[in-house]
Amino acid sequence: MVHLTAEEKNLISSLWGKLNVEETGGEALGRVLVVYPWTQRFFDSFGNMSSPSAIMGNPRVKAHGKKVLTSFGEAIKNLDNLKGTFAKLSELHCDKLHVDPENFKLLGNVLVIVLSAHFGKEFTPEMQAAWQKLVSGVANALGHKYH
Ligand code: HEG
Repeated sequence: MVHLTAEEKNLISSLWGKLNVEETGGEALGRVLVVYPWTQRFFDSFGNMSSPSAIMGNPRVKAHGKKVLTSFGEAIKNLDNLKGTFAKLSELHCDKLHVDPENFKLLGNVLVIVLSAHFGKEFTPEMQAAWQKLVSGVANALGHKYH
């Protein structure tokens, strides 16, 4: 379970309120697909992934990135029950999608990098620490139903 202090929860919510879910989500997923190209195999129905710019501009990547980051919004609303919140999605990723749970960590770490690039100095070490706990908690919860 993630243990976030009240201050860390505030840091997470304050940044969350400022970000564009579609833009940030699309950039994070797109970068995962560019940096870790083997992850593209889960999305072979998404069309053109022939170059980094094709991936970053792919509308289906953007739409799916938005979906993934929207799901992080649910995590923020349910910080004290991440496992329950993500139980169904964990089953889906395991049983139907066959996504290796290692990929949840990659996505979370890339999201932190995207936030850092976007917010610059505002993304303080304290902010990073709080977000790192969140993305680890989400990755852990998404992996929880794997068998
Ligand atoms: Mg997953 C579907 C959330 C990482 C591969 N993912 C979904 C859906 C959600 C979601 C909400 C839609 C589920 C539905 O249709 O009911 N994903 C989610 C989160 C994270 C994550 C919160 C965070 C770490 N997903 C992730 C990663 C991969 C992946 C890292 C692969 C590298 N997700 C994946 C695939 C689908 C979903 C292949 C189905 C996409 C489709 O065909 O539309």
